Amino acid sequence: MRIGIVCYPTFGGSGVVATELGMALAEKGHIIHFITYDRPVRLRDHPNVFYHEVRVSDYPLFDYQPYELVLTSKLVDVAKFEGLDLLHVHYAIPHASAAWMAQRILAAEGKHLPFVTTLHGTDITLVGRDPSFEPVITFSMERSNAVTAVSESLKQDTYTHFPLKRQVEVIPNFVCVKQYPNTPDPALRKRYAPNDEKLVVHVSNFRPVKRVEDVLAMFNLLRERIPARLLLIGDGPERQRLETLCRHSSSCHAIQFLGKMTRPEEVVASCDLFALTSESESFGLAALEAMACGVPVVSTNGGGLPEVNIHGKSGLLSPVGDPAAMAENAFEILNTPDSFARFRQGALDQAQRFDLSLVLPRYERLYESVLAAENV
Ligand code: GMT
Repeated sequence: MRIGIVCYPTFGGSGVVATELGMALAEKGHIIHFITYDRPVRLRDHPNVFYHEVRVSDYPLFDYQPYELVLTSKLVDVAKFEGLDLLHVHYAIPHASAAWMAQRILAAEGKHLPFVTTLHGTDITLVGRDPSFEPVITFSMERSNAVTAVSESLKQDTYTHFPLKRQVEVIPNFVCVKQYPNTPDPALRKRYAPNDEKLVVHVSNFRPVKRVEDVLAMFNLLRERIPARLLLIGDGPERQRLETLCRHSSSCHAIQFLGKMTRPEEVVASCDLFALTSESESFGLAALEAMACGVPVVSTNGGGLPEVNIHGKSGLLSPVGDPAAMAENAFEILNTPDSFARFRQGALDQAQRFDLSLVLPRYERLYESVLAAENV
């Protein structure tokens, strides 16, 4: 198949999933065209992968650049000249409506381009619910040739927040387990935990929904019971405030902000525990990546997290906004070598359930069914 993929090319999980999916499809012989405003951070060179940049010109009349229109034109152009069979757009806003517009433009020329929309999270649970977006999102979901959601929880949220009549299929996020390191690197451990302290790690884009302040509160409580250090990977709007907060805390010397990393798993695999304190996560890809590294997870139970982090197996769950409960859970996992070994194995086993080899065929089947429906 010749497939066009649209996504946010940044460090966010939806861009990571879209890129890894495209790379895996290319590896299976499909021809993949990424159509994005910047080169996706995880994109690697491959003979079956092509990248088309969406360039929005800076015309002085526009206070707001019409990105969606430029994207639409690019989709039409690539679809026509590369002979795309299908488009797969990740994150509904504004990708699904741009795909619909491109489909209509092509239809006027007698060409058909079906599109699949994958819902990732805040396109439904936060931004999309805003009345200024809702009618467009509902419409473009209804008009998509197929809609997928990355968890059961997100599927239910979609029906709760939108007057949607169509079917939404759950295809979960995935990891290619064999590509993740799953043993600690002694040199890295020495660097970040020089006195063999327990290493706790958090990876996110530091937006308010992640409640990173709760990671700090949880860590301070944990450190009252065992020697530990905290690594914070990623960057975003909350980072500066949190860094300032840390500088005034007694744990300051035990906390390190590492910023954005292209391969965070290299550090995560040397840690003992992954902490995710989000208000809600449709899925929590960062937690799954930690599990693939053999790192147990303490997380909240918001959104789809209980589908990914199985309580008592891959880690432990606690209510949103309860760092004391999370610290208790962290202690339970880290307190004895037996408990840690059990959770570590549980994390590895759980990651296997979301292995690429199981999820990729589901997308391929979906594409085939969409194309077959078009040819009836
Ligand atoms: O919706 C967002 O916040 C952005 C999005 C992203 O691009 O990182 O994250 C969402 O999609 C990820 C990939 O499917 C999920 O793993 C995240 O849980 C989800 N974020 C939220 O639901 C907050």
